[in-house]
Amino acid sequence: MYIKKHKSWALPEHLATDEHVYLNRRQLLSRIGLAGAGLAASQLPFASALAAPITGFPAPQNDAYSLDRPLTMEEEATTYTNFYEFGSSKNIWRKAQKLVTDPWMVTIDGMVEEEMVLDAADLIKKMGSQEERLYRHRCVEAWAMAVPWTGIAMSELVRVARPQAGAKFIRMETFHNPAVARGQKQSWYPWPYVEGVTMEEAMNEMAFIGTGMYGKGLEKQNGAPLRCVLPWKYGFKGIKSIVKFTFTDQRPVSFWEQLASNEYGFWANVNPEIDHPRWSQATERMLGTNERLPTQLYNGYEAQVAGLYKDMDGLGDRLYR
Ligand SMILES: Nc1nc2c(c(=O)[nH]1)N[C@H]1C(S)=C(S)[C@@H](COP(=O)(O)O)O[C@H]1N2
Ligand SMILES: [Mo]
Repeated sequence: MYIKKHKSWALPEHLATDEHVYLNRRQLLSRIGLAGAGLAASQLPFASALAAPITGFPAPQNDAYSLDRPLTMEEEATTYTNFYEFGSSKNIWRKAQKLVTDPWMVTIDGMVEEEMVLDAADLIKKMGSQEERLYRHRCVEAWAMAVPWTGIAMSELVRVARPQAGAKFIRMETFHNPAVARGQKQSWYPWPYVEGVTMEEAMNEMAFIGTGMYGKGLEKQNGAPLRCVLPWKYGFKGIKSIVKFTFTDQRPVSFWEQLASNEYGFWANVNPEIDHPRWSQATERMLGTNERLPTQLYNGYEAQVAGLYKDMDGLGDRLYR
């Protein structure tokens, strides 16, 4: 008999690492039975995974956001993903193809001048023109990657939303559709996935609304059609496939915080000196090469973001409290 372990929700990086076998595109195709089948490129899963409605790829690179390390291979970043809506393994990219991302309605509500419901592509157009930025990504499980994102500064979302003076936080929510995302049938998780940032964090230059990766629209498994990218925080703050932005004066309680607030706190700023209760955060493992590198304070973005937390008596650096 299959007995669900109590901590089934715990992020299982140790399992995932053993499970993960690097596959190149040809091996992947042969594994799913498509190699040599003479299918047109548009019928291949990678092509069909592109988000439909948002255009403007590739976007010009903004040189202000470049990196000291090589980019992670696209096929690594798109086949090793965390998206619990589709299951708790890293290998969910095929399951995620069921998600319909066009049309994609986004709601902006709460403490705003006027509530809005609009298509993702229209929202992006209102926000302005997209750019490419090279960012580090650091998962709380200690794997890391270097990614060329496409998107627009989150401050442009705030501008479009026109928040009221009293708004202090933005609560962000992912779609909820258990028929498509079978992981959402697992009732011990507090669906839908929720994350939150302070208004000051959202206005910081590093906070980014991602619409693409590697010069193309986001793959579904990476959070199409739009997600949040907060490179100084642990990856779980970077909520995928967002359907709602709510401006509020209440601090949002995130998905992982509801499950285990001692392990996944609200601030979740990357810090090599504060270990996760179950593992060290001193180093990180680069996807693809498995190279071990020292973890950097605020994931290397101290100059840009440390000011956000200067009055917090160190608490802003803490993950667990
Ligand atoms: N909706 C949703 N967003 C999510 C997650 C998730 O399970 N569901 N996982 C988070 C975690 S733990 C990480 S590390 C990043 C991973 O993004 P990637 O899979 O595109 O690399 O997405 C984050 N956003
Ligand atoms: Mo993560």
